[in-house]
Amino acid sequence: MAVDHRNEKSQRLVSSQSAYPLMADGHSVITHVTILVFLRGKRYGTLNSRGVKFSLKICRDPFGQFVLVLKAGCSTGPDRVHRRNQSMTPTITAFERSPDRGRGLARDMRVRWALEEVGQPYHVRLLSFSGMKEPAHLALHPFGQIPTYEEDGLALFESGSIVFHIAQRHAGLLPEDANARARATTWMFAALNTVEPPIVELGMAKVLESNEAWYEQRLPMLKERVRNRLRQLSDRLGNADWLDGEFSAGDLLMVSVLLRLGPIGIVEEYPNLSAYVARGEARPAYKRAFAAQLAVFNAAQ
Ligand code: GTB
Repeated sequence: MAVDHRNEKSQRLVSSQSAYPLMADGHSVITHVTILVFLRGKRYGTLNSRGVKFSLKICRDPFGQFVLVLKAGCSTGPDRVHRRNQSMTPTITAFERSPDRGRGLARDMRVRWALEEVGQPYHVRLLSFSGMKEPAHLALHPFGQIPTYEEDGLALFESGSIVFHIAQRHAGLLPEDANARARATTWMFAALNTVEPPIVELGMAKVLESNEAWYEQRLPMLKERVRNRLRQLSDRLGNADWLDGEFSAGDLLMVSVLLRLGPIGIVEEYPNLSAYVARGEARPAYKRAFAAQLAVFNAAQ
């Protein structure tokens, strides 16, 4: 995406932007601006936004012409240019003191990871268990849980929906090709609707039923249901790095779901899934998200 700096309107905007303070990451915060986006002299779209974060750079395109490069992930058509850049810094909610002791198993982790992948800064509002049941939070989340997501006039709950929203708003988590995008979205649903339920059931049985008489009898059945899904997933993944081409929001959610088995140790029975999870954990965005949630837990000690 390039903005033709020879266009007079664009030029005027560029010089006015220099009056705005640069943030630590080199982005500039602009409260309200209209930019006409040109690609090789052809009008390409209009970016008309409030509170957009982006940076601009003058360079030469492959044809030797000077162009102004907009670094904000808006790389396709006018619609997407418009949609992807309207948000203020979002606020998510997370445990004030996570029961997993900062191991990244609570569901704010997948939202943090998605935000890190797309380079979107965010605020975190920390909540106690009782705070989650207060009317103010129940207005955001009908089930009194974390995570939630708020930005300029929009409030969301459900980690899957939040990750999907982030993936739609920003480049990097869903392919541009419509069919590939639909397949990646399918993997998001598969992670949450098909793979996560037996994993959660196994985990909940450990937490809630381990003192019950039936627990030892039930455990093999619960583990077999998890193994069944992992076997199928392992067969489909084969030797691939990711589930369908490039890393996507489908992988982000699938890795997040598999990580919940960490303490139980079943993933290791499937070496390709183990390597898949390790690839996810090795991503810089994952590491930043993990460090951020661990810092919250440590600060609460
Ligand atoms: N379907 C919802 C989503 O995906 O957003 C589920 C949200 C959810 O379960 N939130 C949990 C919560 O708020 C935290 S993540 N629980 C409080 C309550 O219901 O009152 C689940 C979780 C909690 C703890 C661990 N752990 O300790 O390992 C792992 C996962």
